[in-house]
Order: sequence, then structure tokens, then C-alpha cells
Amino acid sequence: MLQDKKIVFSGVQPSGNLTIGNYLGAIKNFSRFSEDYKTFYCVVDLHAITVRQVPAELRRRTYETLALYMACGLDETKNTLFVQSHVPAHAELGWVLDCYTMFGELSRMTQFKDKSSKNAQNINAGLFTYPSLMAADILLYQTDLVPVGIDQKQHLELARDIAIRFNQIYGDTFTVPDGYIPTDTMKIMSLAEPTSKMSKSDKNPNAVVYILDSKDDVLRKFKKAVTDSEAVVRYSEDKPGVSNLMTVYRAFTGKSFEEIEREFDGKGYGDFKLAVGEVCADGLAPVRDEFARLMADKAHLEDVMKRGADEAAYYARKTMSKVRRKIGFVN
Ligand code: ATP
Ligand code: LTN
Repeated sequence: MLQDKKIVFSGVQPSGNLTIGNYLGAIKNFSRFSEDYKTFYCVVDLHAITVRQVPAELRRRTYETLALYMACGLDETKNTLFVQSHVPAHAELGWVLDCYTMFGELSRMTQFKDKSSKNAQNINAGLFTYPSLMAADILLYQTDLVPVGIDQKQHLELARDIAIRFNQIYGDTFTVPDGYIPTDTMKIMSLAEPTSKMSKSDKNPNAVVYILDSKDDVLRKFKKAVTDSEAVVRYSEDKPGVSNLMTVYRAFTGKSFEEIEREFDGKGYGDFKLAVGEVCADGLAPVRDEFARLMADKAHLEDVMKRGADEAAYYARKTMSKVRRKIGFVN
């Protein structure tokens, strides 16, 4: 046993500007584990290239994603922050696990179906085997808990299945991980199309609020958000637009849905949307400021990623040597 604490691992792709969905559904929750767990938070650049990236942008976004982790409260001395491609064991274990993942399993992944319909001209093998690389990320660190949004639940279940399968063949090798999916903010919806997930790769600029948007942009986007014709602030499945705005408002204020309904009783959507925009912009302001400060010091970011990769590689090596031995590779 390397250490007594349980292990947390999660990753975010440097594939676009991060949204309030990434923030509320994932990153904001990461820091709650820093004290009681050994935490690994990774910028998953190997996953990002399953969709074509502009090299200079990928590089910039890798720095930005790391800086955002830190701006969202992840202290580099309490969390291992690193870039996936800096630890080659991810790719190595990814290949091994490809050989223990079934074609049929990968074919059932809804993210693959969704992304291949959106990238019909580039349905590459990496997009297909994305989930076994994600399983490698998780299993490499003997992870106990994986905080993610609900869209990743299916991938997580596959990671568990792969771990169980491998353990059944070779004896206990991997910890079987559990997901940690925050029920209150697990899926923030698009402002333009509130029945689909807010996604950083959405082409419609009004659908998505980015963590780094200016206050004016945040206010404008919420003002334009699609609602309904009832003009009553009430949480209900048949009011996806209003319910999504209430979820955002609740996340930034800590108020319950009942309190929010009372607060806006008799008021129109105009007042409500303005209030949601205000709390969101104000809640993000400290993150934006800290981000700007961190991005101004590239050398520090490079130092953080270097130390993170060294530490991650140490843990990864332990698992890989066990895996190699069990499979029958010559040492
Ligand atoms: P893309 O749009 O490029 O597929 P993404 O916005 O889903 O990307 P990822 O890097 O794949 O972003 O996800 C990072 C984390 O953010 C994951 O844990 C994911 O579950 C979470 N997440 C992403 N979008 C949302 C959302 N709208 N609501 C809640 N959580 C989200
Ligand atoms: N697939 C995830 C990103 C991701 C991840 C991981 C999350 C890659 N590897 C390991 C948790 C654990 C996504 O698309 N959001």
C-alpha cells in the first residue's frame, strides 16, 4: 500500500473553452476531496485529439485548463495536477485495456454515437476506443472515486466492467472505481436548447456560458435564454428552460427551489433571468481574476505540470509493472 488515503481521479479535455456545465458539474466539486483523499486531476489531451484540434489552440487550452483547475480552488500542493500525455503509461495501459474491451461494448456508448454523428467526416478508431483510454486513466491510479457529470456515467460503468473482467482473469489487479455524480448539478442544459446538454463544443455562442465570459456576455446570454410562455418561475420537468436556470441560480446562491419560487413569485422572466445572470457573473468573477493571474506566469504552470507528471508517473509505474507481470510480458 503506497498510502492510506482513498484515491480520486478525474479529467477534463482541453478541447474548448470550459463552460459553467464543466464548472458546476465537475471542477467545482473537485476541491472537496483535496483534504481527505489522494487526488489526481488530469488535463486529458490524448482524449482531445479524437476530434481534430488546431495544434496551437490545443497547446494554449492545455495551459488554460490547468490554470482553471487552480483558479477553481485546486491547490497544487494538495492535488496532483498534470497533463495526460506527460505520463506515457496512460497510452500504454490504454492499449492493453483495448484488448480487454469488447467491440459490442464500445458500440453501445452513446457519446460515441453522438460524436460520430457530429464528426461524420472523421469517425476515427480513437473516438471509438475513447472509453478504454478513460478506463486506463482511472485504473492506472487504483482510483476509488471518480467525480464527473452524469454524461460520463456509461463510460464509468464500462471502466468498472473492464476492471472486474481483468481481475477475474488475472486475480486482483485494479481497484473497481465508483462514480461521484453530484445530483444537484449533474447536467446543466444548453440555454438555447434546454433539452440538450450544455457542451463546450456547441457552435451556437448564445447556448453556452463560458467560465471566462465577461459579465456583460453572461448577462446577455441569460437574457436570451429560451424559457416558455407560462411566465411563472417554477421547477418542473415540462419547463426545461426555467428549471435549468433555477438549477444555475441554486448552484450559485445555495437557495432551494422553493425559496427561488417564492422570491420570484409574481415577477416576470425578465427579472429572473437578470438575477440568474448577476449571481453567475459574480460567482465566476474570482475564478476569472485568479485565472488571469495564473496565465500571466507560464513558468509556474510548467513547473506545476512537471511536478504533477513526476508524481503521477510514480503511481502509474506501480500499476503498470503489476499489469505487465500478470499478462506475461517479459520484464
Ligand atoms: P465536449 O462538449 O467537447 O464533449 P464537455 O463539455 O462534455 O466536452 P468534458 O471535458 O468532456 O467536457 O467534460 C469535463 C467534465 O465536465 C466531465 O466530468 C463532464 O461530465 C462534465 N460536464 C460537461 N458538461 C456538463 C454539463 N453540461 N453539466 C454537468 N456536467 C458537465
Ligand atoms: N471522458 C471525460 C473526460 C475524461 C475523464 C477521464 C473523466 C477522460 N478521462 C477519467 C474522469 C476520469 C469527458 O468526456 N468528460
